[in-house]
Amino acid sequence: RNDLPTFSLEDIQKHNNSDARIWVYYKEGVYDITEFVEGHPGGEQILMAAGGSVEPFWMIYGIHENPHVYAILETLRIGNLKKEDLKSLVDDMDDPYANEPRRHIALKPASKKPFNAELSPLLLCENFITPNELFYVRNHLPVPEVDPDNYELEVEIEGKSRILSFTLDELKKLPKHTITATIMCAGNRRSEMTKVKAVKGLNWGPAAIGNACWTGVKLRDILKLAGVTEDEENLKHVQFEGLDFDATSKQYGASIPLWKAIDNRGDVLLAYEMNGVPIPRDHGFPIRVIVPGVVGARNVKWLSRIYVSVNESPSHWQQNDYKGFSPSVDWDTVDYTKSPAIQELPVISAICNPLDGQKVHLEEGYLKVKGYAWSGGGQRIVRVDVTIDGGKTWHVANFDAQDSAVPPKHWAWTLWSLKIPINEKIKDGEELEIWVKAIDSCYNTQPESFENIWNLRGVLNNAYHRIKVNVCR
Ligand code: MTE
Ligand code: MO
Repeated sequence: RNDLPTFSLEDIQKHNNSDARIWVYYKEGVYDITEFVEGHPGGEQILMAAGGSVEPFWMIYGIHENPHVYAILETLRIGNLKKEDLKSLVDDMDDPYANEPRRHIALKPASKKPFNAELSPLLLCENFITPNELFYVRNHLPVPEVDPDNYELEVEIEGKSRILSFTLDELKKLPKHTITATIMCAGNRRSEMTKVKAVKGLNWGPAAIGNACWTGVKLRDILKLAGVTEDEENLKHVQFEGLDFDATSKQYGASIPLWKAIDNRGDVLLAYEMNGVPIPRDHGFPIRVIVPGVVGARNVKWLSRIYVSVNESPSHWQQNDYKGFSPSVDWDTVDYTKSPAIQELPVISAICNPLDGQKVHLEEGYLKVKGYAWSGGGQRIVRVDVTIDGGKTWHVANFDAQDSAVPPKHWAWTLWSLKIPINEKIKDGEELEIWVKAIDSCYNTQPESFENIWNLRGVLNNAYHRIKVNVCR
């Protein structure tokens, strides 16, 4: 085959009718199928592939399953596709990640395919509202391209035959609600837990979290239109399916308890806006579920279907992931049926400025520390405590930004800061260890260390945040 001539895609495209002869390519081979087409009634369909790849046509007609087709094709081979062209084709067409949105360079990837990235904590804590372009991205699969004009949301209730469906315009005509809510990945701060012992998961720092204004329709309104009432007793869960598929054509999916979806205080939204603009592709365009107070994984993006059911979502991410386990459970002993799926998240906080390992300059003898604190389940942060002497003395931080919403509907994080007086005995270059913990409106607080909350998947990483800095005099 190496003795055959090489053709570029451009060469092949010129041969798209019987006068110029009909050429197609299949993988790296170039074929002249003029005679084949003329001798085969019905062969004219393949003319649509003339000058291009024959492969998608074989997919459509299913003839690729017939090994004779390859044998016949090989007898018609006239050359090979230019190497550079072949490579560009593989990159563009076979790569499910070829059509990803553009991302801001400030988002530092923890993985590229699928795309997962977080911002520097220094920037994260600067604004109560996280700008869309800088909001962490957590994708399990390629980002689907959804045409808003053809978008349809299906709503089905187990045991009822009627399926409701909504276009994007129909959803936008329903009563509109806006909430400010923090979304956090269950793996946020995983890199600290990893230091105790390796875990399986992306190595997130403390910025797999963000706070945004979400606008959309209340899921409760949709459920009511579908005939689900607040005193429903048999159905227990609301399942969501996304439009992102894995290699076996399974969609991303998750579910939440029905009470959270139907309760007016649940505030679950089918959001179409993020901070006043249509939700960006990375964050679920055109519709994503916002389940405030609940782990990021249930906030299904690119929503295509809602199924109200007796059961939880059968998806991998509901059944065999995003669950907590005892520190003594390992990959040989883990039984995913034994732990409930994570829903409401526990209280967490983090120091965003300074960074761990940084050299810090004092301001008139004070060290400035800033960060965020948040709790799941609609609880408010009531206090943030900081220590620089291993817990002998605690300083109470000031709240720089906090929503006025009342628990159990307090969905947004709290930004805090503090100026800690630094004793003159602390010399230039000396190391200081700063710890932070937050307390929520249930008076729940964070565990002291990662040792006793370690789990094999590295989720729920909410121990005291401890960082070391060096003082510059
Ligand atoms: N929804 C779909 N359809 N596909 C996904 O991969 N990831 C989930 C959730 N919803 C995901 C999804 C996880 S684990 C998190 S933490 C959040 O989306 C992340 O949302 P963000 O990328 O908008 O920050
Ligand atoms: Mo996540």
